[in-house]
Amino acid sequence: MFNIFNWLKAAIALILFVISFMGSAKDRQLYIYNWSSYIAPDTLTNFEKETGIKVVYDVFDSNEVLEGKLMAGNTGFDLVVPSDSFLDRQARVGIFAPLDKSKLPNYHNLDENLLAMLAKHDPDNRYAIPYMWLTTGIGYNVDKVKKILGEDAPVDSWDLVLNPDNLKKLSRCGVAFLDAPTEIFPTVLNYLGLDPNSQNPEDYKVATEHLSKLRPFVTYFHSSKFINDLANGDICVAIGWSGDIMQSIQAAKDANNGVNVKYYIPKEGAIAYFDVFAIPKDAENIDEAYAFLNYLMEPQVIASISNYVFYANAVKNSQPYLDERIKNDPAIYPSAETMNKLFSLQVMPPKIDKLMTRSWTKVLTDR
Ligand code: SPD
Repeated sequence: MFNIFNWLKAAIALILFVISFMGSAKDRQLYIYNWSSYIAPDTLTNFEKETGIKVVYDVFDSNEVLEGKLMAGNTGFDLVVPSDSFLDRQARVGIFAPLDKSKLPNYHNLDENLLAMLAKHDPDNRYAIPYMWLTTGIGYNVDKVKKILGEDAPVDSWDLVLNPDNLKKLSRCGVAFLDAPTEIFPTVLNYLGLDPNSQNPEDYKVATEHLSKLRPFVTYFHSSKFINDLANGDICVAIGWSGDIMQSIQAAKDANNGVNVKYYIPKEGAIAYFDVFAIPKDAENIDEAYAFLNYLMEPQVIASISNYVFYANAVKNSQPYLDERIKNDPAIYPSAETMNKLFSLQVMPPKIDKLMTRSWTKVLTDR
């Protein structure tokens, strides 16, 4: 006979089952470390709703900062977002876990051509899922630059910011450079007609001398502050990343403040990157990391991020979900002619890395 004790036992078992189920659902967490201004406002909440996984999200604005944490180890992050050349050298010292692509049913959505390009830094696409790709170019305030440099202002060339005479004049309305030696040295080398991936210490001496001539006219070196400052008219020119400058353009339009910002990829060529997701080998929430990577490879999800952050993604069938203004903007998806002028960065030997860091500190501290 089913007496009161049996009922009680069954009820307790049911309560314990529900509690343990709630506990395990609550316990699913994922720790992500991504660039600032690099995700749509609803991406994480939508993912949380769909999977029950709680995301803890933190941001950085330079590869150097991310690399410092990765090299120190025990970051506590399950997913991080280095740029391709940084991932390359970090993978060589065993920072990442190889991807198990059988856990990524959406992997086939990635563009094979872009995967092949990325494989130069990540052979066999072993560690990295491409997130966005981008260029480092120039954002400028059309009216202020024309007012100072005239109608002939070289707004198709690095001359605008790397010619000391121009920069001196533009310093009156505010100039920002990325605080990243690995961006600025290759850019200056390329401008001076030298190999942007040079391994010759003499070339870095020449680039450092050139940078020292520019230094007095740079208002600040920072890798994210320029987004708001350009939009508000607080600076008039910035060396920055394509999507970030496009975010300034949008912010100025939204504010309807009369600030007219434009972005261009200089005719002398510019750096192109992939930023990629990878799993540190000491990550703890592996299944959750795969769930998020797979989610990002859904065409609608990644398109909604590109539509918000103004960066080009690597999911081939996301095109139908991209806003017209995104997919038709050559600053985001450059023309074939411009693509030919882009170059990617190679991993430098430690000797050159140290030289770059030392020379950068010298440029920044000598005034
Ligand atoms: N706000 C997002 C910026 C992403 C920039 N990644 C740039 C990598 C180039 N080194």
